[in-house]
Amino acid sequence: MERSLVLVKPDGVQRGLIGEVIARFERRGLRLVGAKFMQVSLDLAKQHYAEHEGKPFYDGLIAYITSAPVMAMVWEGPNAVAAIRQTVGSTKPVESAPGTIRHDFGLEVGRNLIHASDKPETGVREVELWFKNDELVDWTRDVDRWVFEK
Ligand code: D4T
Repeated sequence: MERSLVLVKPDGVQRGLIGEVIARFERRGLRLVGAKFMQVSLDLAKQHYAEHEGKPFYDGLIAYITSAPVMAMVWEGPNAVAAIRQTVGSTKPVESAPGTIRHDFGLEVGRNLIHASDKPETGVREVELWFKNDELVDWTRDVDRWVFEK
């Protein structure tokens, strides 16, 4: 089953949007397999955003993600990465489709509320970076057969 890391970033937490984000993924039919409310260390922030090192927005990005607590989660399902990114919307909120989280709650790329893994391989790497194995729960729901085809 495909998995994605999802972070409700500091602005989403400060604005009381954790429940809203969780509700949207639950409604979509995705299955939660891990969650922790945490302060991101500088070390973790640098590892998570390593691909952006050297870019003009890098320092701001590190300051933003470490500025206050985040809600880190792992969600799974068939095509979970694509489904989650669709629900999240484009990186820039003003380019996000109406109905997406970033459209409905955001205006600026540097306050885009949420992170989601961009590819299935990234999902695997990011889940490993953010969660220990014993923080993830393998489980099934009674409703799974009404949401998942196989
Ligand atoms: P994240 O990783 O936060 O889910 O965002 P995306 O996957 O949608 O977008 P990304 O990796 O291209 O960018 C990571 C992060 O950098 C911020 N950013 C990005 C920024 O502040 N200015 C910019 O010009 C860009 C491209 C926003 C998200």
